[in-house]
Amino acid sequence: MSRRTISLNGIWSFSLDPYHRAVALDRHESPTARRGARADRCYPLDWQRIRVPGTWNMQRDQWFHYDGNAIYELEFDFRSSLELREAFLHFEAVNYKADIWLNGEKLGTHLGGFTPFSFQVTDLLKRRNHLFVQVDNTERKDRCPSIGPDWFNYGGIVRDVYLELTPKERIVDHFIYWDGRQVCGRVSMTGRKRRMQIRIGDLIDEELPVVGGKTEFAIDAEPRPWSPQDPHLYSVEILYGDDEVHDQIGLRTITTDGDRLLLNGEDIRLKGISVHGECADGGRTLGQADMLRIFEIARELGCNLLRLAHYPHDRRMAQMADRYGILLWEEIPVYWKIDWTNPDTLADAEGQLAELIERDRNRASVGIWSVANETPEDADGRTEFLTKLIERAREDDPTRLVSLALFMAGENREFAVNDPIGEIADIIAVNTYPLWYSSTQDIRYLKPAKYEKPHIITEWGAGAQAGLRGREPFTEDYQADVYRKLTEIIEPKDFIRGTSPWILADFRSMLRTNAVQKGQNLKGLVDITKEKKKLAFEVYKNWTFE
Ligand code: GCB
Repeated sequence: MSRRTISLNGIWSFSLDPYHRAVALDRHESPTARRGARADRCYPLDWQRIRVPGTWNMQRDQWFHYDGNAIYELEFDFRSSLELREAFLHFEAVNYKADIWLNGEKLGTHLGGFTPFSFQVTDLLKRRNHLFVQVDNTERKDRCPSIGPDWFNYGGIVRDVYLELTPKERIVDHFIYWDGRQVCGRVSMTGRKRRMQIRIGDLIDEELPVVGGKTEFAIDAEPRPWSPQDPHLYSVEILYGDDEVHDQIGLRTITTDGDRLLLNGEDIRLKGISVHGECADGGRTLGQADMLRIFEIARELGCNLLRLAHYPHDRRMAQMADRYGILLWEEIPVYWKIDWTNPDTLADAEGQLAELIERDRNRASVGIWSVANETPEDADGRTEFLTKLIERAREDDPTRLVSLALFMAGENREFAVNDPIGEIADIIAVNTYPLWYSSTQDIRYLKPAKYEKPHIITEWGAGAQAGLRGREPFTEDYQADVYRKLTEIIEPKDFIRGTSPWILADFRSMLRTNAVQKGQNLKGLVDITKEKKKLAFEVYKNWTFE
């Protein structure tokens, strides 16, 4: 094997640090154990043990409501030889701002709570190492999301941490897709080797030149296309000097034609469901079983689309979706009100988008990049901000559709999606809550937007407390009725090519603190444990949308 990964998951040391004292006291420079924990007695640091990955909120009752600054520390041994190798330290996700030191040296700062980042650490690793991470999940106006989204702000090192050892001359990244005629690819590498080899199943086995650290190719091929009915994957091997990268990829096209949505050139309608990346015990940290449960439910509902709201979920979700044949809508947390005119906020959003695309662009299941959710059309700078994000998504990945969830303007029978950003999106996506919030828009009269594009109703739904029966809002019966009525309205409207009601499972939200909701948004088809199905589950399951 040319590459090796060494997991740094496990039990780390942790302290809340609301006043940023640790760095002020140079605690990032050397391990607490060597210094003696007694030294921290007079300071507001309270070292405890914590599981990584994990969110602090779910690990101690007194940390449940904590939003703010905290510190993590790990001492680890490293015994591999680094001769002819490079070492990288990877974080899959840290919410939200992470400052990282290794052996007293600052590696950098990362913004964004849901996407991966890494540092080259070849020259810093020793036999015994001290890794120090300062994590701050304070909600701020200039971040994405900004203040008060409708989900729980789980803080911490919420996904895996690992070291990766690679050969010195190595493959940096690859992007492989099918354009309907040719299998195209881009591989970039560092090193002086002039040739690389690529194998894609039984389709391609070629030795290709490397020019200026890159190889690009486009080779005629007729693959067995990936689709929900036949999620066929090809194994990919890329060989470059001593380095090898392996992947499993599906080949398919996703395009639009007027108001039609086409997968491999054929019309498709997407019966979907939205879902948060959350589980009852782990919060934002999902295990393999938690993710499998999401797919099990989506498949039982007969869905061919999952909307991964409202931020990038764990990278394994797209790998699983590739295998199960479920298309994905992937989103970044540009949600509600954002500091539209602040260039740093735009840079943060673009950073999150670029990291998501780089992570998942080889996953056939990902059909749509969404750059935002429910943003106020008339806010200063908003349309320019979103235009830049759409352009960036297309620049980084010209093979997928780009969209964003919008509102409708108008009321009664006169309303439509008129948002100017609709003009440059590939799909008109809209959220609407008739029969739930006091909407005066009667969805029976929904007409296509003035832009001729496929529509997806990305949200609708109603809250229900699992087990509560009756006719009133928040009963299972009321929610089931909303599902009956809305599916009946949506089905015959041909311009609606997809829908992903809100939402697969109940989820925690500090915007939902009334006596019924008790800290949870209850619009799930199942409860927060994903075990109790509500009546609407059967209604949606029995609905065909083709
Ligand atoms: C929305 C938001 C979503 C909320 C949902 C609700 O429009 O996009 O994040 O959770 O409504 O339940 O109100």
